[in-house]
Amino acid sequence: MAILPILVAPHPVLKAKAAPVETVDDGVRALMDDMLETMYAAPGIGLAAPQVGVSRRIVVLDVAGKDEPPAPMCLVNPEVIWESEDLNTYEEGCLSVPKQYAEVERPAQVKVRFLDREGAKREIEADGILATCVQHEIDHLDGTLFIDYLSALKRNMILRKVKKEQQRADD
Ligand code: K1U
Ligand code: ZN
Repeated sequence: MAILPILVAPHPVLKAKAAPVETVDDGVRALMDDMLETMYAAPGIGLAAPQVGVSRRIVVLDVAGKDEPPAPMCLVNPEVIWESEDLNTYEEGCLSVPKQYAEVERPAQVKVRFLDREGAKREIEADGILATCVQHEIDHLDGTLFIDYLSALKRNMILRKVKKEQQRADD
């Protein structure tokens, strides 16, 4: 297992539409293991393959609370097949937009179809933070960041702050 470097916005891989996975094989499972290790180390509650430079439709998540046992989830080729009309607002963060947070409104409940680690077709119904997080991660697979839901003014302000912080870290 390995902790992988996380790409920071703006980066072309973060803006690209990721390609579907054809077969869930040992290589895909090894990448998901590395992504889980990377997510826990960050720390984060989700991670999409493009964030580690791999433009494939793979997501890992764990939204278990601090006092709960870990509950890792691996989703290959996830797609939202139903979303509620009612919306939920959550203050989102992103490991590719470090230390920046903003409120985003999304469907409060979603049904998601995906392939599991064995390549079996599965569906989950999600609400609360799981619904928010899985939509945020599927957005990554389509080249969308949470800041894309903000006004151009707020988005550019955040990108300027991220750039400044990265320059300071590189000095
Ligand atoms: O996709 C990512 O960059 C991961 C991101 C997921 C996410 C967070 C909040 C709302 C929607 C999606 C993160 O995990 S940011 C870090 C974070 O939220 C967190 C970190 C440690 C403990 C609890 C939360
Ligand atoms: Zn993110």
